[in-house]
Amino acid sequence: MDTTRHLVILGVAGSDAHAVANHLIAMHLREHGYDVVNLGVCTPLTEFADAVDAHPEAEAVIIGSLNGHAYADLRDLPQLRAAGRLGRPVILGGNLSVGSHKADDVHDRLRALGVDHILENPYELPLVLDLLRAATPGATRRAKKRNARTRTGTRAAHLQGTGTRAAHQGTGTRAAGQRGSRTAVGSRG
Ligand code: B12
Repeated sequence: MDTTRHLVILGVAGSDAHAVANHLIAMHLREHGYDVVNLGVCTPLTEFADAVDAHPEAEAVIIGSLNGHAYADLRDLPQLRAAGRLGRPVILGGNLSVGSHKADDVHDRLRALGVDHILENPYELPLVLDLLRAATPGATRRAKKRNARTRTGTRAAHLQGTGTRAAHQGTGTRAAGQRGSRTAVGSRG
């Protein structure tokens, strides 16, 4: 049986303070054997990019957005990608635009920004991650390498949410109030 643990980066879009689904998704992924670097709510795209830089073995970046402002929060994705950053599949889910009636082109516009996958149901994530890994040569080898390093203790601090979030909060640029809310969220996770 393959017990390799795979790492993903998770968070909620920059203007968005909805925390519940984020926590449930982190728990679900961890139950499925993923190491989750959970950046929590109100995470600007640049912090997702920083997290990919800090965890180059990350297999995907998973972003939730509930407040209807996904497009605005992700609008810098093309520039970041053009600068060679955030080079991992971006998976987006939640309530992606404002209002109960959704315009037909919402998903098209998000895909045009470079969002790779849009999911409604978070329970689809493990399957989609499996498919992405199968399509990415070397992904499992990189994960096994990281697991070997982890067993020797060199990266243990990154594997638990609190430690990782604390590290990211330290490098974050957001206002103290926002950071405070993420810390509170993190401490429950
Ligand atoms: C609780 C809540 C709040 C709380 C959040 C507290 C907290 N710390 O989390 C507070 C009061 C702070 C809040 C604030 C606001 N909220 Co609010 N809030 C809700 C509420 C009632 C529940 C959300 C929730 O936690 N649901 C439980 C989780 C498990 O379910 P879920 O969020 O629906 O997520 C499901 C899917 O969307 C999906 N999913 C979610 N994330 C992801 C991510 C991925 C990757 C995937 C694949 C799937 C996925 O899976 C989940 C399970 O099926 C909803 C209404 C509702 N009944 O849903 C409104 C709601 C989300 N809020 C809304 C709004 C507008 C706001 C405010 C803008 C209100 C305001 N004018 O201030 C602010 C925004 C603040 C901000 N900066 O983001 C709207 C969004 C409307 C839209 N998108 O068109 C909603 C839908 C209410 C409504 N009907 O108008 N909110």
